[in-house]
Amino acid sequence: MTGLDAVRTDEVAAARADEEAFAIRGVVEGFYGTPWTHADRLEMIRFVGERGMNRFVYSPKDDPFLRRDWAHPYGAAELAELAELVTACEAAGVELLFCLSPGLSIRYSDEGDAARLLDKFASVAALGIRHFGLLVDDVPQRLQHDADIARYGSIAEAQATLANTAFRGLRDRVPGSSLIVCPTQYWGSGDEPYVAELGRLLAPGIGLFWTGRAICSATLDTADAEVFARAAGRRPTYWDNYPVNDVAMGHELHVGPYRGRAADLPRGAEGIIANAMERFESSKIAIATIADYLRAPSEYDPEKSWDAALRAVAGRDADAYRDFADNSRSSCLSQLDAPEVTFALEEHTFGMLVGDVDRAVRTLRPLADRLAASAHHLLHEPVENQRLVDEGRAWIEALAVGARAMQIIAQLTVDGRLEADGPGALRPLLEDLRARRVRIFGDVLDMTLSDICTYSSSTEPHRERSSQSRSLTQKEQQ
Ligand code: LOG
Repeated sequence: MTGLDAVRTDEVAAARADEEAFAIRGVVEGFYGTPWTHADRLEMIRFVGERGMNRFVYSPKDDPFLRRDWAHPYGAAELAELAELVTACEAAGVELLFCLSPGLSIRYSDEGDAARLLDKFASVAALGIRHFGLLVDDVPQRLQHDADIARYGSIAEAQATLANTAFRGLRDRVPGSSLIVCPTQYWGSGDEPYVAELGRLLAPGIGLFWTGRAICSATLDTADAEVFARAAGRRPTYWDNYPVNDVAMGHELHVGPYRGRAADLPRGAEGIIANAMERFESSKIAIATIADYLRAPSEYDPEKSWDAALRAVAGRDADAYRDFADNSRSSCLSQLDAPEVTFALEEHTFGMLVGDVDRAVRTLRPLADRLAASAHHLLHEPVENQRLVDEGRAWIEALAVGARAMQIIAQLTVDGRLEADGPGALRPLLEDLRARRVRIFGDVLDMTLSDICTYSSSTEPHRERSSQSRSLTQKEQQ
C-alpha cells in the first residue's frame, strides 16, 4: 500500500465513522446521590471532549437548584461556576445541556410556575447555554394539583403544554436553542398511550429522552427505536442508564465495558447520553468505552475498547485493576459477570467430579494467586489513580476475600482434604463475603462455596443431598 493509499483508507474510515456516528453523544450527571464537584465536572467535560463526545448533561438528581427547589434563582457563586462549565465546554468541543426537574411540585396550569421555569432557564442562557432539558422522570404519574386536574385531560397534555411554552419562550429569548424532554414514562415498548399522546402534543422540534425497554436496558436496537419514533413522532435520544449504579444498584460497581447496543442504532436514534455513577473515576472506564462505541458503532469492540479504557484510567496499575474489574462486571449489560473465575471454578468442579485433581486446580490455583496479588497491590501499595482504588475499595476488599477462598479451595483439593476441611475453612469466608453486601464474582463463587459447605457438612448421615456430594461419594468409593 502506498502512503497515499493509506491516507485514503484513513479518510474513508473517518468518513464512514462520521456517517454512522450519532449526532448526540454524551454523558449525563443524572444519578441519585452526592453530586460531582465543580472540579469533577470540569474534568469530565475535558475527558468526554477528548473522546469525541459532544454533550455534557447537567442534572444531578440531588442538586436542590435543579429539582427540589427548581424555581429558586441561582446566586452569583453558582452562576459563576456554571459560566466556567460553559467555558470548559467551549474549549472541549462539547455543548452543555442544562436540565430542570420541576415535576415534584410544579402546577402545570400555573402561568407563574411556567414563567419561573423560563426565568431559570434564561438565567443560565445568559451564560451562553443553548441546550435545555425539561425532565419529568420520577415524578407523580398523575396530576396532583386540583387546578391541574380541572384544566387537563391527562398528565401528558399538562406536560406537553408546559414544554411547548418553555420551547417557544426559549426560542424567543435564546436564538438557536434546543429543548429535550424526559417523559414520566421513560422506558418500555415505546408505543405506550402516554408516549403517543405526549409525542402528538409536543411541538415538532422538541426532543425526547428514552431509556429503552427497561430503566436499565440490556440491549438497545433499531427496531425498538423505530417503534418509539412511530409512536412519539420523533426519534429517541437514549438516556442510557449505564454505568449509573444508584439506588437499588448500589452493591454493583459498573466498571465493565459498554455492550448490547446495535451497530446500526444511529439509523434509529438521535443519540445516546450515558448516565454516570456518583463514583467519578470509576465512571470514566465505562464512559471511555461508550465514547468508542458512539464514534463508530460498527467498529466497536467492547473488550479492546475496555483494555484501552483501563490503561487510560488506571495507568500503570491497569493489569491489577483489570483483575478486579473482570470480576465486577455484574450489571444490566453483563453476560458473564466474572468470566475467568467462572471458567476456573467450572473446571474445578468438573475435575473433582471426574476425579482429576490436576485438572481441578490447574487454572484455579494460578488464578487465585494472581487475584490475591492484584488485590493486595491495589489495597496496600502505591497506585497511580488512588481515587479510583478508593472508590472501589469495598469491592476490592471483597476480591481479596474471594481470592483467599479460592486459594484455600485449591490447596485443600491438592491435599485431598476439600470435603473434610472445606466447610470449616470456607464457611467463615462465605459469610464474610455475603456480609459485605457488594456484588463481585457474580453468583459463581458464592454458589461454589455454598456447595462445598453444604455437601461436606452433610457428610453424615445425608450424603446424597446434592448431586455433587453423590458424585464425590462415588469417586471416593472407586
Ligand atoms: C432516573 C435516573 C437514575 C436512574 C437509575 C431516568 C430517566 N431517571 O428510575 O436519574 O439515575 O433511573 O437509577 C431513574 O432514568 N429512574
